Amino acid sequence: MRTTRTLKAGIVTAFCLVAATCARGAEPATSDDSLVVNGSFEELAEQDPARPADWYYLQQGHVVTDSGAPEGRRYLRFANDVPGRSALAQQHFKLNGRDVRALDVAVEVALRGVAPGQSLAERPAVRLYFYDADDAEIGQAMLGPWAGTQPWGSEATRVVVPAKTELLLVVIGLGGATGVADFDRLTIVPATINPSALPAGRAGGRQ
Ligand SMILES: [Ca+2]
Repeated sequence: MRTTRTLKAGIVTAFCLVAATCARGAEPATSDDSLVVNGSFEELAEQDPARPADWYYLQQGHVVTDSGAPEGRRYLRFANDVPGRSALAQQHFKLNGRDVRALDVAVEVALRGVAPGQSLAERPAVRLYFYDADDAEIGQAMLGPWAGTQPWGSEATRVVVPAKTELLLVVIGLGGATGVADFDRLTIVPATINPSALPAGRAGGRQ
């Protein structure tokens, strides 16, 4: 998948360069339990106040300051009018699939005039990509996708973590769609479940 290869390259170039950020992964900004850093987009990048801190490869996105934000006073907005064009931000962190068998993913999202891009798959979502110790992608999961127009609302799902996972890449954005999508209060929390309840051999997915 073209997009995946691009994201993978992003990991290879960024993973070691942002070791300090990786270390901060244990100290999330918005939730005591969430693995995501700055998932409420309240912290801004020092070099550019339109960019959220701790998010990378930002394309067609900017932080909006608005008292109507679901949490705090800021959120992340993606706007795109070219079908198929990347509009995203990503973050990655270490995740041991032997210790964490499932994740609870939640986000607040609002949409305005969102239409699929070059295919129905090109729609806004929270996409998760799981990688093993060899940096090989071993699974994907998604919260969404969405389309149309809707006010702020809560979305949530539980996804299974492949056992060999060592790294999780999180990508949010329009996914190639056109329109405007706003994200806030993104949390990814290790789920407390009975491992025997997991579907056998499942690599992750929507539920
Ligand atoms: Ca916020």
